[in-house]
Amino acid sequence: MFDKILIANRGEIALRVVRACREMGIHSVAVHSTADADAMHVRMADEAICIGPPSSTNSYLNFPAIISACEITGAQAIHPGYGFLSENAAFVQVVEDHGLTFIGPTAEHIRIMGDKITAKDTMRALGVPCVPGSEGGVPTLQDAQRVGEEVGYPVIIKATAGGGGRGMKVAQTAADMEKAFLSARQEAKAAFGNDEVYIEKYLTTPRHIEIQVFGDGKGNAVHLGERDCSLQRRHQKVLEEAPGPAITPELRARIGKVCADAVAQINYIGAGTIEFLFENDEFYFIEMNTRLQVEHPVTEAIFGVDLVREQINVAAGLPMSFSQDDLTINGHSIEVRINAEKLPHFQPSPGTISQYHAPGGLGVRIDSALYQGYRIPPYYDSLIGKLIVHGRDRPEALARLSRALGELIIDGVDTTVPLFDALLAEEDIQTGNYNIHWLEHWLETHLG
Ligand code: MV4
Repeated sequence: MFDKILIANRGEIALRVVRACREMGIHSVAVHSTADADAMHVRMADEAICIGPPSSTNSYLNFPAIISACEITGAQAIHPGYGFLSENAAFVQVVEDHGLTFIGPTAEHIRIMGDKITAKDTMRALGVPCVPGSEGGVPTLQDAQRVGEEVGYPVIIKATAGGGGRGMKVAQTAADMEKAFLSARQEAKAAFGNDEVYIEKYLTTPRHIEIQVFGDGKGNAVHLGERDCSLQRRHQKVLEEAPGPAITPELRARIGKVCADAVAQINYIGAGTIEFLFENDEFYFIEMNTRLQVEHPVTEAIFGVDLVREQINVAAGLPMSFSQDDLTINGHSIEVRINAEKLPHFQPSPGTISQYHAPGGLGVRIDSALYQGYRIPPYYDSLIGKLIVHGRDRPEALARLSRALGELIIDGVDTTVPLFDALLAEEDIQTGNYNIHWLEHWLETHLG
């Protein structure tokens, strides 16, 4: 096992990793920009080291500064958290070239899943059901029109270098194809320096269901069920829950086994998430994320496992602490993301936290790096905390969420908290009756 782990991240996820390290008897090293000198992850880690100026490019994304910080502190491994360097194959290569361990998948697996066409080809070959569409890339408008006729309109054109919703265009009919295809290619070129696109049948009202997988890198892998992450605004998740309200035990067992078998076959190591669109009781693979996700706590809550501890274990060459048969679902969990943003338009709202009180009690977890007097810098993502509740069933989790939101005090900046009080009053939220378009539609009709 490692003696010391460096955490190449900030905010609540850096703190999350510090906590796992502390419980495992592993020393933790925080890195921080000059703007984060007073951050909670810096205070809570055993050691801290400044790696650059406020801009992420020059600090949290600065390879030489992070590698040097390992050498100076004697850290043997790097946990990347999510975002920043967590899915950067070139960084993983540099980490390994310096004799350090990256706590996450191999550079090769990150590369495969980072290219959305390669990811889909790989998953299809491993037996994972995919959205019908083009075989690989679509180089010309003529090819695009042929695929459109074959799969039938509407279709969606996606950038292979994209993901997470960037660089997508829908063609409702054949008449839309030329404009949609050319603009998708142009946007992909501008955003990613790669204009390769692929085409899929456009699913009109799916849910976003993602399966948590975990591998030991030696051909063993498990699944930890699904999360329903359909409630999104501009491709940013707002509320996530597990289990998914629309997923039966039979559906879960079937897609879970497909996913666990797929990642076992490629000797996948660590945590991964296989994203699906779910419509008419069918799963359609769209992307795989090769990192720990923001919403991992809802899975931890219902399975009673510590996913960061497991990531560290397998990175050190140790086995996972559970097998598939050990993993049973207990109750229901819901997470809401608390962003320092001003409603109704979600503009960033950095500033000083004048008052902070975290809710508590049975089934309530707060993952946040906030404290009273903290100054939220304007340079980074606006996520300032996650409220995660756990109940014996979905109604209990909803009641607990409502109760915990009532106890929460965050003053000094605007936050997304009022949104959740309003959402909890909605019958569709109470019954779990929503899809990927529900929230955008609700925001239009309720907040304007
Ligand atoms: C789709 C789709 C409909 N049909 N693919 C958006 C993010 C990226 N991960 C995939 N996305 C979509 N892909 C097909 N074939 C609709 C979306 C989509 C979406 C997906 C998940 C959650 C929210 C979404 C909001 C708009 C569009």
